[in-house]
This record gives sequence, C-alpha cells and structure tokens, in this order.
Amino acid sequence: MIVKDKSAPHVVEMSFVSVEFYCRVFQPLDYEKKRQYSLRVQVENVHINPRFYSMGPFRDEASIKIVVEDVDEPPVFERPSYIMEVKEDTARNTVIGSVSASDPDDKHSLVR
Ligand SMILES: [Ca+2]
Repeated sequence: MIVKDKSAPHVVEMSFVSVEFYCRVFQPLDYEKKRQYSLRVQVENVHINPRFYSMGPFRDEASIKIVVEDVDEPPVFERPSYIMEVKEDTARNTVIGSVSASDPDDKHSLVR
C-alpha cells in the first residue's frame, strides 16, 4: 500500500506484512548523566479473522537498549572574560587573581 502525503513531496510506503519503527533523538543526550535507555516495543494484530483465533496470540515484543557513547567535550571557562587590576608597585610573585575552567567529560573517561 502506498500513501501519498499531499502536504509533502515525499511518498510514505506502508506494508501490511512488516512495520518499521524509527528511534529518533528528541532532546540532547548527555553521556555523563545517562548512559543508556531501555524500552520495550510491541506489535499486535488489531483485526483478527475469527477463523484464526486459535493460532494466537497475534503479537510479539522486543526489547531495545540504546547505549550512549562518549564524546570528547571541550573544557569551558566559568566566564567569557575576566578583568584583573594590579597596582604597579605590587611585589613579585603576588597572586593577582585566578580563572577557572572545567571539563564536562567524566573523570574516568578515555576521551577526557
Ligand atoms: Ca563526554
């Protein structure tokens, strides 16, 4: 069965024999916060010919595990710019100020 979508120039093909499910990313993934997702999918015949009731159940299940792989993220400073003031007669080795940056990658990750 072929269904043409009038609102888009593409063609969507559907089959009575098999159905494909696509897993898409709808929100940013973060390896450091959540490394895997697990879900179960189920397919089922909703219209069963009464002649075949005894052959049921007319459904199947599968599990899907999605593993998030680590990406090397760059270290970032706390602020985009810093201003440090120092008097001209400041002694040598006086600490004027400090800046800090952090790396979002996991401390034990190989990509850090
Ligand atoms: Ca990372």
